[in-house]
Amino acid sequence: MAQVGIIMGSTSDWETMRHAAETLDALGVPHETRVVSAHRTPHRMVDYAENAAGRGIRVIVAGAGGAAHLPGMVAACTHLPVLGVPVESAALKGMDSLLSIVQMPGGVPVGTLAIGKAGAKNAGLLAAQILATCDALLAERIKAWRADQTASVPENPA
Ligand code: RP5
Repeated sequence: MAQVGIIMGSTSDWETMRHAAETLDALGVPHETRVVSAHRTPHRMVDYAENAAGRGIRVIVAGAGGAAHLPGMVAACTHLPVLGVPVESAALKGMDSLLSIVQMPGGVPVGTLAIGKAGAKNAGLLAAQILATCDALLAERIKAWRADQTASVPENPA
């Protein structure tokens, strides 16, 4: 059963959001992926947010670009932690996405990550780290993943 829900505003966001999914795959965290648009499929968005916890989802990773209202609107409709990924937009390079996601009003938090691939990857990692607070085996897998990352960094640039 999926523990993390990865949602995004458009299929065009998948190239970015797949990095969240791949990170969760590497850590053995069950997850699901859905296209859920705040603007084009608002009822699907509310339905997803209201029913995620009841289906066993424990963290939601939401990515969107431009007028990126999806993470905040989902956060407004669920008590689950929501991690927001600003997808890089063509016109404004994702600054619009970032500012749309990060400036939430007090009382409705969205944990906002970096723009683009790094943000998606870190959202996957952070979701796993949240789950690992009550999953000792997952915590060990995250430590091993970190050790591999450290070992992969060469001391010399060439
Ligand atoms: C947003 O509009 C999506 O999250 C996407 O980043 C952006 C562009 O969507 P498409 O026009 O490519 O479907 O809602």
